[in-house]
This record gives sequence, C-alpha cells and structure tokens, in this order.
Amino acid sequence: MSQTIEIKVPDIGDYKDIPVIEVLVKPGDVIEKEQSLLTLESDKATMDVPSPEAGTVKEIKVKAGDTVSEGVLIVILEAAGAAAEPAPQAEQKPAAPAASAAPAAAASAPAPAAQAAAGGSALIEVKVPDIGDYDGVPVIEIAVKVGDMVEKEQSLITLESDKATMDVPSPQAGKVKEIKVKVGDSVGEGALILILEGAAASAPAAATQAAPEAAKPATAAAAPAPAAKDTGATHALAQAPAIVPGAGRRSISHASPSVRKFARELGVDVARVNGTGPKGRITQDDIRAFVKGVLSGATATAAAPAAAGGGELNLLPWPKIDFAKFGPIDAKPMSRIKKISGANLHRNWVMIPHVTNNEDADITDLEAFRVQLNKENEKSGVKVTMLAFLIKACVSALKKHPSFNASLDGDNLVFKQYFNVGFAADTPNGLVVPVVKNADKKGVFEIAQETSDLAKAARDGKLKPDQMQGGCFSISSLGGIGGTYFTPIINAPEVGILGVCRSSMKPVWDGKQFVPRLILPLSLSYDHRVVDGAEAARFNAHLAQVLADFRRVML
Ligand code: CAO
Repeated sequence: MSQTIEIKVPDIGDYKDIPVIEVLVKPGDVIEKEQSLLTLESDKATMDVPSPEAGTVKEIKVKAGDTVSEGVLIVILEAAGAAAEPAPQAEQKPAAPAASAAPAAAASAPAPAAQAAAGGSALIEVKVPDIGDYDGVPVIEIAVKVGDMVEKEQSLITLESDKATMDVPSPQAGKVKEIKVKVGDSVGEGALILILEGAAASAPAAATQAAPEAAKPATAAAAPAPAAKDTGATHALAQAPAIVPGAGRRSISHASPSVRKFARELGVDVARVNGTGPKGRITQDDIRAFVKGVLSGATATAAAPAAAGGGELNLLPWPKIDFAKFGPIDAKPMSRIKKISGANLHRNWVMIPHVTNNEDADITDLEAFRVQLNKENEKSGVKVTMLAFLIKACVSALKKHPSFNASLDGDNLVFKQYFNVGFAADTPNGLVVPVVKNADKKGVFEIAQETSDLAKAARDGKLKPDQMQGGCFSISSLGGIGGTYFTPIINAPEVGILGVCRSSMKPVWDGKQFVPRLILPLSLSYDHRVVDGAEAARFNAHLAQVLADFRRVML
C-alpha cells in the first residue's frame, strides 16, 4: 500500500508571497529525503524547500513564477517504502520542530546600537540580528569596504548556513568606518559586524530611537517534521522539515540574494557567470566582469565553443534606457495575462525551430454557404463563423497528418487520439487560448456556439483553467482585423498552429481567364523537429482543398 504525502511550504517566518524561482523535480522523479524540491527567493534570502521523505514525485502543484506562503501545497509524493511501514493508527502530531529556518530574521534590519562619536557624529554598531536557532553561521561574503557609503537596507554581509543563505542589510544609511568580521568567520546573533557612521550624524538621538523598531525580529520558523495523518488508509500530510540552501546541493549558480538582485538589474543570467568566490560562489565583481566581458566581446569569444557544441544563448544584457530623458512617459505594470503569455511565447519562440508555410484557400463557395446558413438560421441566435469551419477543416487535416497532432516528450513522440483545437482570443488583458474539446465529434453549429461562448468568457476574464488545457493544435485568426500573412508562434507542447488573415477577392486564373475568387491566406507554423517541410506543405494544401470544397471534410 503506497502512502501519499502532501508537502507544503513550511513555516518561513514573516515571509509571505515569496516567488518560486525554480522547481527542481518533476513528476516521476525518485527523490531522497532532504533533497531540494524547489527554491524560493525573496529580495533578502534564498531558500530551498527539501523533501521530508524519500519517495516518488506524483504531482507538482506550483511552477516557477508562482508566489507561495506557509502552508501552500507544493508537491504530492508517494513515500518510498511506505508499504513496509505499518500504517499509523491515528493522526500523529508533528514531531519536535526541526531546526528553525529563519532567513526572515536576517532580512530584518539589525539593531543599530548608536553612540555619539566625537564631533557629534553617530557611530552605529551593526550586529547580527536574530537569526533564529542559528549560531556559528559562516560569513561567506562581505559586500562593502571601509569608506563605502551605504544606503539603508543595502546588504553588508552574506551568511550561509546549511539551511539558508541570508543577507544582513544595513539598518540605516551611512559610511562604513570599520569592518569587524572577515570571510570565513562564524557569527551568531549579536555578533558585531561593522561600525557605521550614520548619515544622519547630526541627529544621533533619532538613530538611537530607531533601534528597537529596526531590530524587530522575524518569528522564528519552526518547521515540523512530516506528520502522518491516517485513518488506516493511505493519506499523509507532511510539511518540509526546514529550509536549506539550493546552491550547495545542485549544480546551479551559487549566489547570494543581493548578487542575484544585482544580476537581475543588469539583465544577467547568473547561470552563465563563473563564480570566483569561495566554493565557486558568484560575487558582485563576477557579475561586473561578466558584463564587461560581454560588452567588450571577450565573453562572446569565450562562449563560442559552448555555443558551437549546442550550448546556451549568448545574448547581450537587455538595454537599460531612461526613456524619460527623451520625452514624457507613463510606465504601467504589464497585466498578469501578458506576463504569463509573454514568458510562454518567449520560451516557445526560442526553443522551437519554427517554420511557416503559407497557402491560399479559395473560400468563395464556403463563404456563400456560410452566409446562406446564417440567413436560414437567423432566428436560432447562433452565427456560423469562418472560425468554426476552420476548426473542422483542421480536424480533417490532423487526422490525415497525425504528426501535427503529436507532442514531443523527451525522445518520444506522443500521438494524441483526440482532437482538441485551441483558438487565440484577443482580450482587453491580453492573449488567451481557449480549447474546443473533441472537435471531431461536434458539428459546425455546435463549434460556432462554443467558440462564441469561450471567446465571451475570455473577454470577461471568466475562462476556467481547464477550458484552456488539453489543446492539440491551435488557430490564430486575425481575419476579423486584417493582414495578409504572418508567423504565429507555436503554443507548446503543440507542434503546429494555423494563422489566418483576412480573406479578399483576388483575380484567379482558371485556365482560360481571370475570375474573381475569395481567397483566404493561411500561415501554418510548425515545429520542424517533429514535422518535415513536405508534410507541412501537404497539411496546408489539404486544408486549402477542404476549405475550397467542404464536402471533402467527410472523406
Ligand atoms: N476574413 C474576412 N473576414 C473575416 C474573417 C476572415 N478570415 N474572419 C472573420 N471575419 C469577419 C467576420 O465574419 C465578422 O464579420 P461580421 O461582423 O460582418 O459578421 C468580423 O470579421 C469579426 O469576426 P471576429 O474576429 O470577431 O469573429 P471570429 O469568430 O472570426 O473570431 C476570435 C473570434 C475569438 C478568434 C476573434 O475575436 C479574436 O480574438 N481574434 C484575434 C486572435 C488573435 O489575437 N490572434 C493573434 C494571436 S498572436 O499569434
């Protein structure tokens, strides 16, 4: 009997809505106890959530970019050796808390102990704040030097235990007078880190008063050990025992939160930077050297062999421009849908070798038929659209060319035996792709009604997640707007998408003369890893034939 464990985000102190920056496992993975499942990163701490048990990952409930807080379900695990263990008789209380994971404490500004220095300037002793149960935590990086002017909240040093990486920020703005620790020292709560000459030196009293507020400690995080809750059956609830550092256990970039933030500001992917700090840690200087290398061309040269061997992209950092210098501007945050669809489109554009095959379909007769149908059914309230015919025509082409109804899964091609066709819908908040399920089993009227309902739900922001899932192939119709041809981006893991532009009357040579025909431009983008060019041309030619004579849809 297998035991299913729900792994949730453990107590992470005062932190809420922390972004998941990396999911480290996938369904089917066999994992060890304590193996990191995912990495969370706030602007002050990077933390990994480890597995409370060994087992097989059944389901992952979050993805990179989600934000999570304590108690959020992240992974469902089938515990290893569960069959061998006796079923618990009753709900067990969590075992004694494991180590308190309190990166949040480090994130709080440490208590500045201010004292009036000669000449009226305030000398502030900056100490390690409450970092929960941690003691003897190694200093792995010192981000400032004597004489530096620092801002309030600027990182001063980075500590790294075997549970978390934490930056200690400055309690206030000022000048670094003296540094009392060095890399490799071990520190605990209250250890003197450095002496700061407060920027508000003329008002030492204010600095002193600020101390208790600034020192407000985060709640120590008590992460319970897995708790088996059972009624003789198979279900168990568990929380991860503690938070651990990702970098130490994985071959990913080893960098403190402040260095990651710095890298993000410059558009640098830390995974591409070589760390020269202790244990290969990436420092701010490494990021600077990387940017200099890219700008001077040196890094491009160094990366060339990797690129030649199929390595990573070697892109320049994104240009950072102060647009306000050139005229008035109005900056607005992107909508949630735009952010999500943008990230998906970007990945698909970069990862899929797209090719677009253009074709013209003569829809003169089909359009006449559509107009006639709508006249006959005026009272029914259902308007037959070109999109509904296109969906049926695509089903016919998908049946004839099954590789368009496939998805890549590692070295396997998964051929789907069902025909779910998605269509891009333009909404005030951005692009969404609702899916008409089992389009092969539905008639044109039914599909017309369904696409109209789905498009309305999309525009009203009421589409449910399952209405956007399960697609095999997509259509992006700009026919109501205009255009001739375009390159639609494939909606991965699908391998094809049909772009449709506005039909127009064109002179067509019939062998004896030019005749006016209504021509619909079709642009079929396909994943060239899965579909060959000849097959794509056949798919598009078949579509054009079906649209020219819709009786062929039955063949
Ligand atoms: N050629 C000429 N006219 C067309 C046409 C075509 N290919 N397709 C639609 N039309 C006409 C319709 O007949 C309709 O005319 P009437 O109002 O006179 O009946 C008008 O254009 C408006 O159609 P529509 O676009 O609103 O409706 P639709 O069913 O064709 O499409 C939907 C629905 C949801 C696909 C559409 O509203 C939409 O959102 N399109 C944008 C998709 C998009 O953004 N794609 C880009 C994604 S990025 O790759």
